[in-house]
Amino acid sequence: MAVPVCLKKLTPVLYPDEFPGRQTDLMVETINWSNERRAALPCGGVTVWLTGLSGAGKSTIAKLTHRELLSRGYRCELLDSDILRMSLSRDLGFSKRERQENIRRIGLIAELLAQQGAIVIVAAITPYRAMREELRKRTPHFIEVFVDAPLGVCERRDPKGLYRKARAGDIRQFTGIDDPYEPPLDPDLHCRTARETVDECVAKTINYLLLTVKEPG
Ligand code: ADX
Repeated sequence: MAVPVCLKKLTPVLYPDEFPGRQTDLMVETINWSNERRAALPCGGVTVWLTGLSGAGKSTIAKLTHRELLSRGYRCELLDSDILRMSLSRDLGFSKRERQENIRRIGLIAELLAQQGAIVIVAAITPYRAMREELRKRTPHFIEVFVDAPLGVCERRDPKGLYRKARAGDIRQFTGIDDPYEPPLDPDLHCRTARETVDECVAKTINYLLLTVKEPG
């Protein structure tokens, strides 16, 4: 069904801390649903799951999307696996079993938050297709976003210096180097961060989300 849209300029959004002083000019679509259609939409209860290689841009897109949704009054939570691995999953490493356990824990929290009507944004490599299919089955309103950049690009970016360490053999089981990443075959959204800007990826994610939820208030 074609959705009538009009473009609306938003107030500039600040980048997360690692980009001090930078601002975005997001263009976000406002959707002219009928009142009946809008009333039928949930306020939240949506999980947006960003999957992709380390360095592909998941955390950056997740942070900006989270910040933008909060500023628009949505109840929104950010679950970034990099951060959760310092608390919730600090006992876990990167074997297949441990990654599965990490994703199971994050998935459970996302499910609980979404049940309370929150929009949940998750950033985690989630390298195995079966893991993501399991999440899709369990989670109502699950949106899979493939944050896609070629391995060579992620390696050149290497924001944490981990690819270099993995190539030198100082880190084992590093995704994309000596551990698998199974790219989504049919993601709900595909952000190609080597070709699209961060703003484009964030706007795309928000636009897609706004098709699924009604405005707050
Ligand atoms: S997942 O496979 O369980 O989904 P997760 O997203 O939590 O991975 O963690 C990935 C982050 O941990 C990377 O962004 C990177 O900073 C760090 N990391 C450390 N060791 C590894 C490794 N062996 N493989 C992938 N990421 C690693």
